[in-house]
Amino acid sequence: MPGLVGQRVRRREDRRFLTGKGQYVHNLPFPGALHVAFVRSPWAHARIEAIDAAAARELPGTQVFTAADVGLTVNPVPPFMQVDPRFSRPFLASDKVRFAGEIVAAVLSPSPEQSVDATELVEVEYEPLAAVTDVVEAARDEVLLFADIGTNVCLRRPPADADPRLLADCEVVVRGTHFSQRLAACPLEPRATAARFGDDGRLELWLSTQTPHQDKQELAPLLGLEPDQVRVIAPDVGGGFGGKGLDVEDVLVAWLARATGKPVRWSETRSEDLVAMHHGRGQRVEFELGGGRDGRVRALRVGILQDAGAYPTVGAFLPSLTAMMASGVYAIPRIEVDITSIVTNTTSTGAVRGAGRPEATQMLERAIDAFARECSLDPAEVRRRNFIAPGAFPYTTAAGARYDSGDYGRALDKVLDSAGYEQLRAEQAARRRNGDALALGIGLSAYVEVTNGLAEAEFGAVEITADGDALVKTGSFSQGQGHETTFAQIASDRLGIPVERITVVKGDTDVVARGTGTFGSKSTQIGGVAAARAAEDLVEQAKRLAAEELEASPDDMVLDLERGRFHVAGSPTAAISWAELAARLRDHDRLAELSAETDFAAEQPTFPFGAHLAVVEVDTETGGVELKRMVALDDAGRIINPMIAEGQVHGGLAAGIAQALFEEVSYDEDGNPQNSSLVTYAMPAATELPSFELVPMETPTPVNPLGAKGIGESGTIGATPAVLAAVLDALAPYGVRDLEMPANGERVWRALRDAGK
Ligand code: MCN
Repeated sequence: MPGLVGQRVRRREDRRFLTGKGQYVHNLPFPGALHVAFVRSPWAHARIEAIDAAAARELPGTQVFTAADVGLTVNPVPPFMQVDPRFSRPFLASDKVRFAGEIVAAVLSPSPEQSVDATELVEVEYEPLAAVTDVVEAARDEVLLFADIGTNVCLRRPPADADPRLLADCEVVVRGTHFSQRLAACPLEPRATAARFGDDGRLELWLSTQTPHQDKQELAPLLGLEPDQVRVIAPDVGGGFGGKGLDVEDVLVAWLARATGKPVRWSETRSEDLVAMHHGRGQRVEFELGGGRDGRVRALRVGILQDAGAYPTVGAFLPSLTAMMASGVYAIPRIEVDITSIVTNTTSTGAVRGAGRPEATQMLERAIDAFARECSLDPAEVRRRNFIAPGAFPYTTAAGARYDSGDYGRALDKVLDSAGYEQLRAEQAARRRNGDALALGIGLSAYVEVTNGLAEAEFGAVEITADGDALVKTGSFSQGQGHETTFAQIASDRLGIPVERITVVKGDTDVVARGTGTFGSKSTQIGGVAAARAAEDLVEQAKRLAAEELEASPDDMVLDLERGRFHVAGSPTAAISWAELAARLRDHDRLAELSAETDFAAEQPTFPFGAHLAVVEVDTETGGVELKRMVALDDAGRIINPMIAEGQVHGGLAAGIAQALFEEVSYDEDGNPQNSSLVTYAMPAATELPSFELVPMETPTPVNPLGAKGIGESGTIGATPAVLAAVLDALAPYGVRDLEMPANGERVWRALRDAGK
């Protein structure tokens, strides 16, 4: 209905989710299926001397497959041309394991319990090797993961024209190292896969994924199949946060289904998820930022060491996004970025909410704060002096990104006003004077990020059903973001059909012709636009068909969006509704004419931006940090549904705050994972977080007709640096300048102790 875009329409999918009617892979009935459990390496680095599966095979109905038994000859190569294919991960380890959690054998039996029991009967003899888990150490190439390659460096991208005098004219130069620690995506629904081959040799694969169409394209050649011999179905997905997409386990499940001639399924446990699903971040960044005493930045030099984990995948490439966003919201004349990605004896890294962009903002905002301190300027003032001016868009940064639209100063000022910045600083000064043991810290961040970073295209189609309802088919995917509501709103606006009568169809490669799925917060700006375009095309088509029925000229037809009826302009009495038109066309076997499809190709990415302010209280006796306030402005252009967008920001903030204060995936020196349960991986719940204060602002993008940018990851990107800055601000009077994240508890206590408190 007209005007529905921009409204707080309740999430239509939630009734299903809240009443337990969601359809997840794990809950699908799959009669006669065999259950897979994987034997995973307990060692981070070891040679496999022998595998004895005889005892396991004696259990009734149990089969065990090792590398020698599995005929998957084509390993998935790292997805980027620059990476040597010898770094590929084998489906099953044969001679060597390179991280704790690597698959050594697959056990199949008629029940999941028996499969797990059987894994314990598989005897694997390992000869442990020295392990390396730290990127700096791995860069020394003393312990090699791939002896034949001779180096742990899997990707090098030095600056094209390195200038040793980059910072030569700077009066003030600040230097530092920022470590964006490893995180787990931690979706509430761990991964799950179910595969079944039909008599015609066609594979049906149910996946908990964010990218069903891509998965089909990637999987088919690995199994020696044509893409049209594979159907991927992603039913409801309980969160992905960047972590879900075709992986080694899924390919094995499909291969095992073919080898055994039985349906095969696998559901991951939480512990398995925490060690086997790719992790995010793991980036060590050295920065040098310089400028004048007047607080104007002139040059930035960045050196990135990316931990790719044992087998490089997307994570090895994510520093490119960090490099792309190195200028942030600031007009920095000269920027140099040097990228090195390195393999270590740890789980591979990949995309986790933000994927490469949080690292840029964290590094830059930390550098800007240090620079402000050296220039004796307020952090807000230094930011104002360096923002790209609102009249400068489109703006190409020295890092090579072309920003579409923005007003960074306005965003920051709104946040400062809303938070009461002056009063907060006054309260802080009073506490400091009084020697209060609860130190108040105020942290700022100003950020810009990139969504639809690869400027991809997306498919959309709209069909009218026989009773006049609409189906919106999209190549985008929703693992929780609410597309069933927002895409219906977009279509409703153009069709004049109420949202309750619009069904959004996604995730089945047999039903939706093409698609790219969801990552990089790109769905609305390409999938949403494709749905809008398809709806508009359909309306034009429907006008011609309605004109035939009303014996009028198609050029005179209009669609009354309030009532969902076509009539001749100026003569609303003789009208035909969608339902009547559909019924008549169905009677003549012409219903298919009430459908339209399109692909929308974006010319470039979009660049959402915002500003965050965090207030923390640090207990200087214990090191405990409590986040008291989080004020956030996240501008994603034109908003389709403010309630859903705010929900996205809430989730995003929680994830960003979690990196600053709570979460970290860590390994001990031997490469043993330290966080393989939610007891040790400190994902926060609502009780650890304050009520968020959101400040609205919408600066439309000219890049697409909806004016929309992405919102799914923004909160995460802005929150981490603001919260870390707040903790450092609280500790500033004690001389603490640097803290690694998560900056809480023992780490803060030690920093205070080391500073002599
Ligand atoms: N939206 C809007 N107005 C805009 C932009 C978006 O109303 N201007 C709405 C959208 O229509 C959609 C939601 O906000 O309902 C997010 O849209 P968008 O920013 O286009 O991003 P995607 O749908 O492509 O979501 C992906 C993004 C990513 S990359 C991760 S990771 C992520 C996230 O979103 N994972 C999530 N949000 C998540 N939310 C949930 N619940 N679960 C996840 O796994």
